[in-house]
Amino acid sequence: DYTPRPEHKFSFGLWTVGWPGNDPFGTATRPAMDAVHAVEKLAELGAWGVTFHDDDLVPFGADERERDQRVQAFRKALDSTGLVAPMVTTNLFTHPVFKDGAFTANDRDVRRFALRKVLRNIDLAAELGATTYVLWGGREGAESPAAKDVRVALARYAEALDLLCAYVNEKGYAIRFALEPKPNEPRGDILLPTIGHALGFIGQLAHPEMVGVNPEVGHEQMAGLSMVHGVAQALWQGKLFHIDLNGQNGPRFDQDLRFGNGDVKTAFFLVDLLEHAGYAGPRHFDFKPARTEDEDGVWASAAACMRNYLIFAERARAFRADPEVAEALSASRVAQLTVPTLLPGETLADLRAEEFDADAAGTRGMGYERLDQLALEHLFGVR
Ligand code: 3MF
Ligand code: MG
Ligand code: MG
Repeated sequence: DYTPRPEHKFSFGLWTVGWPGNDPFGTATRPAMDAVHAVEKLAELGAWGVTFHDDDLVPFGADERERDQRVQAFRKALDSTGLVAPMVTTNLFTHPVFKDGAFTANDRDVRRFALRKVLRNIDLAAELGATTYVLWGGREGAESPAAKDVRVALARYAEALDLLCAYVNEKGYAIRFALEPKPNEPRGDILLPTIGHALGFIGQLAHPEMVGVNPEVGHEQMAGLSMVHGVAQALWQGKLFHIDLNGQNGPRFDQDLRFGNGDVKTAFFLVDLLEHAGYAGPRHFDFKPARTEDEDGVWASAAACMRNYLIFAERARAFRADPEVAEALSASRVAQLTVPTLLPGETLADLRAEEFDADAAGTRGMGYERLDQLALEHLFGVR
């Protein structure tokens, strides 16, 4: 049974199903989607949550009356459908004012405006009960190394995070921040390009415990990296606060394919990792329903994201439960890695005194080809 239900914690951005299909080479192929309609349809499909940028809900520059009306209508839709708003974020990339960045714009007045925009939306996020605030710095970057002093830009980036953490603490909000890495697009080079860069940056902040990451499948693959390894490291460091699931085919522009399209093997092992590791956060889809689709196609692709996740989870369970896989894992000594290299009580002198036949050990096969083939056969559905 691959029917999505609220306990699966599937969530979607308003900007995903609501994307009208405009791209750098073409205009919209679908009409704008009303936020209330999106909430109702997502609930109908079995989603648990909906996320949004400030400007997805209230157009940039709208007056107070319009803002209140739109927020109220959205809140009513959440109440009547039971959908939650677990994550909220800010659009710091669309308006021309952000063309050189937000927190790291060279122009100081732009940086101050960006902070005001985020602070205001954090208040709304807290009111709606969101516990994660994502920051994707899409315009924080440069096309020329002459244009941006990156060391100073990182200091301003950290300053912004420190101010935001202090604000959340002062207000007593139950909100943590999640940085979303991306290597490029729309900037030639974006700051905090990978999960690893973001994790390193977090260590330099005043409140590192309040800041984690929101990795996106396609973004890591654009950098030619393994999303599975990156997410595993974020989990190991207790920093996987949120995740953007979608599909990508190798390093190229950000494809935002529906989850399951693109690199299927990565999707399978990513779900295996999340389920196996007991990740308890949202399963958030950040994808773009292809611009070839009409509204029926939009909902077909949203439903497929969730269905594919559940199929991968079932295939991963079958893989782990297969006695032949257990035997292959043991032949590959996968569990031996959990044994500390130096046991308690042992000393480096013990280790140095040990006899070891490197030539004999060098002939031992690891059995990974058999193991990987078993995984593929479970993924293919033939086992
Ligand atoms: C761009 C993205 C963004 C972020 C979003 C959340 C528009 O490639 O992935 O989506 O996920 O801004 O903060
Ligand atoms: Mg993206
Ligand atoms: Mg994203």
